[in-house]
Amino acid sequence: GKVRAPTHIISTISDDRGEEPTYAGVPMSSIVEQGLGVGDVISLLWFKRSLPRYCTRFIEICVMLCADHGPCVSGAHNTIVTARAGKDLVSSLVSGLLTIGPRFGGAIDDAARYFKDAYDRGLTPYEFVESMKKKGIRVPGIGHRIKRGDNRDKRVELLQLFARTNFPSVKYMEYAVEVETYTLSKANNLVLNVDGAIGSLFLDLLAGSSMFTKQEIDEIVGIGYLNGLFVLARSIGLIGHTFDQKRLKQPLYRHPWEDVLYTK
Ligand code: Q5B
Repeated sequence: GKVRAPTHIISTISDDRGEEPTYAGVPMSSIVEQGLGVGDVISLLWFKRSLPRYCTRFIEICVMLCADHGPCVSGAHNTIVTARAGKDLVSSLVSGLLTIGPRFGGAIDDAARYFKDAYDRGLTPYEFVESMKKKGIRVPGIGHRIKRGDNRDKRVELLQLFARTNFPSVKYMEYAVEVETYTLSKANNLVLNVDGAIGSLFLDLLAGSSMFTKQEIDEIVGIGYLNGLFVLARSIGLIGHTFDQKRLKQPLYRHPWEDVLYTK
């Protein structure tokens, strides 16, 4: 009989061998003919399935709302400095992307993990927040440098409004809001931030859409897919900042001495 040579790579999300490429088995022509969008492509390539329209729209809203947040945030700052050092697009982009992590933009997966664990275990917001404090861990998805209880993040409000209108259930988001109510009683900067809103709402999307088994949800949260949304989205803005600096022919950046505390 035929003997199959052992393969070095296993791939399950796309195939370019036929007449046209497929994403999770769906041909390109069908994606275009059906008028599908980036949210559908993300569903196929990340989750290996077609998701309902409200889910793909939610994914697209996350990407649009996280595309940029001005030149002063860590990622944009790094990209601007790198572009001004004369580096190319990819170098400028990745220098910005490399700042995404537990403090900046990359708290979505941990927010989903901790909110899910606390909600599923039936912890009250008080028990959850205080147990995190005892362990010396900041609550991921809570806190912001410029947003406050009296100056909420519009992006969070827009995501919440969309989910309340379109999702079958928003139980994880409501829990995150209860956590925020408690943290705001401690300090005015401890708002539910964009990472926390996306983390908790994605839990609701996974649990409420009937498109994922419990085991699949645990795997998605365990592996950590959700920071990918911020990385993908913010790449749009970081590329924009690179072009902006090049267009403006900005010179090499040097930080002013006056803004450094030189001390022994
Ligand atoms: N405290 C975000 O801190 C920030 C606490 C907390 C308990 C918390 C901080 C934090 C968790 C990670 C997170 C995503 C570093 C943020 C984003 C995208 C962005 C960015 C943009 C965009 C801000 C003051 C006091 C201290 C702290 C306590 C602070 N956070 N306690 N749980 N989570 N959050 N990141 O202002 O007693 O004085 O020692 O790590 O979710 O990245 O626009 O900028 O789109 O680009 O530096 O929106 O919250 O505050 O460090 O001076 O802390 O609050 O322990 O207490 P800050 P600190 P104490 S969204």
